[in-house]
Amino acid sequence: MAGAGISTPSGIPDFRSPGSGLYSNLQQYNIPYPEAIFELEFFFHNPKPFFTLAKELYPGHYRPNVTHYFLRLLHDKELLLRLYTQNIDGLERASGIPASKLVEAHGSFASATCTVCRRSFPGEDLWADVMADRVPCCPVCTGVVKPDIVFFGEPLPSRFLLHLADFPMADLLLILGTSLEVEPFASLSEMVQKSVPRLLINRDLVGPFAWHPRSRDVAQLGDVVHGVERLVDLLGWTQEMQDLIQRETGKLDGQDR
Ligand code: CNA
Repeated sequence: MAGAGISTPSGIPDFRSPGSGLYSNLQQYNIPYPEAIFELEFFFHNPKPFFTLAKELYPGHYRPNVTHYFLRLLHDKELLLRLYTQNIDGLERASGIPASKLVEAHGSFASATCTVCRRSFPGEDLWADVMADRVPCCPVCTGVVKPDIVFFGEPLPSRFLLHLADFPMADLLLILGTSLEVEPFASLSEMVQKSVPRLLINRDLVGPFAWHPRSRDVAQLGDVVHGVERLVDLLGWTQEMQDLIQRETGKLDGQDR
């Protein structure tokens, strides 16, 4: 399970931190309060702040960090049953983890839907408009096309239901960079069997690790990259990680050219 804390080392600030790059960027649009950016009512009133954020988070702007590549390495080693993420920055995909292994619980910019006729579009179709600060409109009915990011009150993607099969099968649960405050995602942490160890790597002790820990819980508190590097070291995977990161960074450098 992953959250915003795995992407802060990539330079993506927490949406909620006052004075962060993203929010200072949004202030010019005079949003009444930060959460309004993910509220449908406000979106229909003024979609521009959301698209400013979309422009920032569209694939290509930020790069995966050690944490994403550690998860990719777990996948390469066929140890990753599934990665449940709350993040909408697409960095799990960018690290090379296939979509079939991901549950992007709060959606992604990979696809979009017309808010009027409900036609679906690939995320790339919106790219030119978003980059040019234009609100994308449906070519068929002219309705506003909204990337498939889950707004407050909207249902989670149907893939989220995979948790019903995945969590009882897991034999280790890693929880990385999340405050475990947003439901229903947070409660997934309780869905592994009681005998299954849960490892939290996060700055603070959160959720059930704070209020009713299980006997096999382990918390590695502090910076997520530091915690992941320590785990990788204990596993004896440091060289493999370095090779993977070098290979993947080379690919991304190639795409930038
Ligand atoms: P959150 O509530 O902001 O919690 C983040 C957690 O990560 C906190 O406990 C922090 O202490 C911890 N943290 C932050 N940076 C580090 C670090 N470098 N090392 C260790 N720990 C760190 O974020 P959640 O994901 O739990 O909240 C869910 C919201 C936030 C979801 O709806 C997300 O879509 C939304 N969000 C997403 C992104 C993104 O896509 N990158 C960015 C910001 C917010």
